Amino acid sequence: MDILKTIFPMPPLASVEGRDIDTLMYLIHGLILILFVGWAVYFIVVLIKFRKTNNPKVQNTDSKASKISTVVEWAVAALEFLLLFAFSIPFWAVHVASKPEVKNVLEIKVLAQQFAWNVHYAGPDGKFGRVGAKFLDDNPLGLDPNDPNGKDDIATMNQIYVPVNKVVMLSLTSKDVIHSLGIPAMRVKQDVIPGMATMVWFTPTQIGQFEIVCSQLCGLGHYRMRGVLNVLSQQDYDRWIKEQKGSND
Ligand SMILES: [Cu+2]
Repeated sequence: MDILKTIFPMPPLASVEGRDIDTLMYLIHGLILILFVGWAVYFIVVLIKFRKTNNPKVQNTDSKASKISTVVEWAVAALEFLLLFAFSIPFWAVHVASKPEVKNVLEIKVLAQQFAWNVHYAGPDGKFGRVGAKFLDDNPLGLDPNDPNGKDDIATMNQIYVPVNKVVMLSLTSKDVIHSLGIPAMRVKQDVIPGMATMVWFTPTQIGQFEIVCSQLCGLGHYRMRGVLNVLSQQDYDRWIKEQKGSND
């Protein structure tokens, strides 16, 4: 697998969960590569072996039956089962189907629109203010001005700030059409659907800035629907939260 990693490098990885995704990617594509080369070789051998000059007359009775093809078929099927049951399904169970059981999860809401990401933080009180579609004219998140929980909420656009080494859970929804939040360095890609909240989570392992892209063609401005994931140290993140206090007033 290391050879594959050298020949076909992945984009830089900066999340805990991404390692398993990369392993799965290399295993699946490794098998596909073997099948591709195998079929190509078989095709060329057959072209030469059964060429017209050697076999002027068509006949279908030939060939000493060989067991090789049967063995190969079963071997490929066994490998595919192995990939599915030993890697894919366990991966799904751990990273996708079950929410992380850590207590200290940082939840951030993301409201997508043509063509930007509105990011909503609970603020110092840790409680998200109520939102409603009728308030969208007043503020981009649709925050209810009468809800005290929303007073200290923080809003950013196209910039997500998170601390390093902490599980970040993004709750995603959309104002208009279907978008898709892609953060390649976190190995995250999740459809964002109007009228429902989808969840995605990751644990950043590196401080730095990482690209966020919309991965679902969502209109004319789709190409510029980009953002930045800013991974900060815990202190820098706490400071940032404090600095933003009251940014909605
Ligand atoms: Cu989009």
